[in-house]
Amino acid sequence: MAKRGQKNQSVRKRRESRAQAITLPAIDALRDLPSFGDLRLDDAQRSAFEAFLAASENAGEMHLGFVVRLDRGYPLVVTADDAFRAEHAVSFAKQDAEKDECLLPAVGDCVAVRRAPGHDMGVIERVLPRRTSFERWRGRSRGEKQVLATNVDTILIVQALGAGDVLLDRVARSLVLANDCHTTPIVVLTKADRCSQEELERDVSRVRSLVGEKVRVIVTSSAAGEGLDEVRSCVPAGTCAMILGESGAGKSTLLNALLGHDALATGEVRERDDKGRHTTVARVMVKLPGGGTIADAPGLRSLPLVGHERGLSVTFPEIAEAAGVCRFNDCTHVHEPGCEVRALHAAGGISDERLRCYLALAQEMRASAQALDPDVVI
Ligand SMILES: Nc1nc2c(ncn2[C@@H]2O[C@H](COP(=O)(O)OP(=O)(O)OP(=O)(O)O)[C@@H](O)[C@H]2O)c(=O)[nH]1
Ligand SMILES: [Mg+2]
Ligand SMILES: [Zn+2]
Repeated sequence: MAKRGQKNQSVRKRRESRAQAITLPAIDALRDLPSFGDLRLDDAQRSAFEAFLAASENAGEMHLGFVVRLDRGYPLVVTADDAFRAEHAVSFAKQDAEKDECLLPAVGDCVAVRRAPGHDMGVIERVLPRRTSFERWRGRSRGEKQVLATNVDTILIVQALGAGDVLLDRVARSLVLANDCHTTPIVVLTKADRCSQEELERDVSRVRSLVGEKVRVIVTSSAAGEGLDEVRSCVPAGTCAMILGESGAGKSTLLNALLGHDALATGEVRERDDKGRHTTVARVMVKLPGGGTIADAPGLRSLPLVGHERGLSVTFPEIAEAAGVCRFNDCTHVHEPGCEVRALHAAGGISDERLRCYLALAQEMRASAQALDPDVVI
């Protein structure tokens, strides 16, 4: 036992010196960090922590905390009276292998964290139950999911205006992912100052025909200070949102505008294709003055859909309902007779935008399910 303790200690020391070798931002210099009380602790998390404490040998050194930043993989944890960097317990690798699931801490996680005397860094011993978990499949590599943020209530789906047509497919797949993990999607169109009134009306009306009436669409310009109050109203105190969008979409600029100062680094987009340069590299939570918390994140190029059927039917309920009464239960709604989805579309019950996106995403999900499991009969 003593030997294991010694080994863990030396592993911890090594990790601490590695963390110091990488230049991480000094905690004192970080503004806008949410405090422990800004984040919502639910009953399941509280009782899981109590159960963990009851079984722990070092209960006196354990604290409840939230992961509010991940810089190059190093979590920054806030507890009721402290903020510090932390490492994962050595037991994490073992736990994961046994349970066959990845429970490494993500931004937003509520954790049991140990503060051993004489150590600068804390050690995350346990990730407590996640109320929500926003995940995506990593491109290509099969069967591997990346947890982008946890315990978030709202996903702000950011799309830039003024660079050709708004990518409806991108909005639709973001909606599916947000709905699949029980978070509320809100579409935030950025850079409105780059379009003419006519372009703006056209883009907004296409987005609205895609998302339907239940999803809020907010038009913003961080440059002109437009739409900011509306975004703020979607993230009231005590709630937590994550901002999702491609690099260069204006995510960090929007957060800076909401905060009222430049807390986050922003970068130019390439003139040729309006793409960003992956300026944001850390996952960072910021607390809005008088409001809730938002997690900024690096831009994501791809959002592959695999097994998000529930998200698809929550996003397109009228289509899912019609699909349930198509003559063939494997109907692709493209050419089959007795297709209720096409009938509903012809009768004006589904917009062109919604049908087009639904068909493309459903097709992608059929293909990815088959690629993952060739025995699935589609
Ligand atoms: N005209 C205009 N430009 C904007 C606006 N918001 C952001 N930009 C510009 O868009 C570029 C990219 O902005 P960022 O905020 O760094 O984009 P990001 O989404 O955080 O990008 P990553 O961190 O790379 O994922 C910057 O040059 C911003 O100045 C806006 O409202 N209007
Ligand atoms: Mg950014
Ligand atoms: Zn059909």
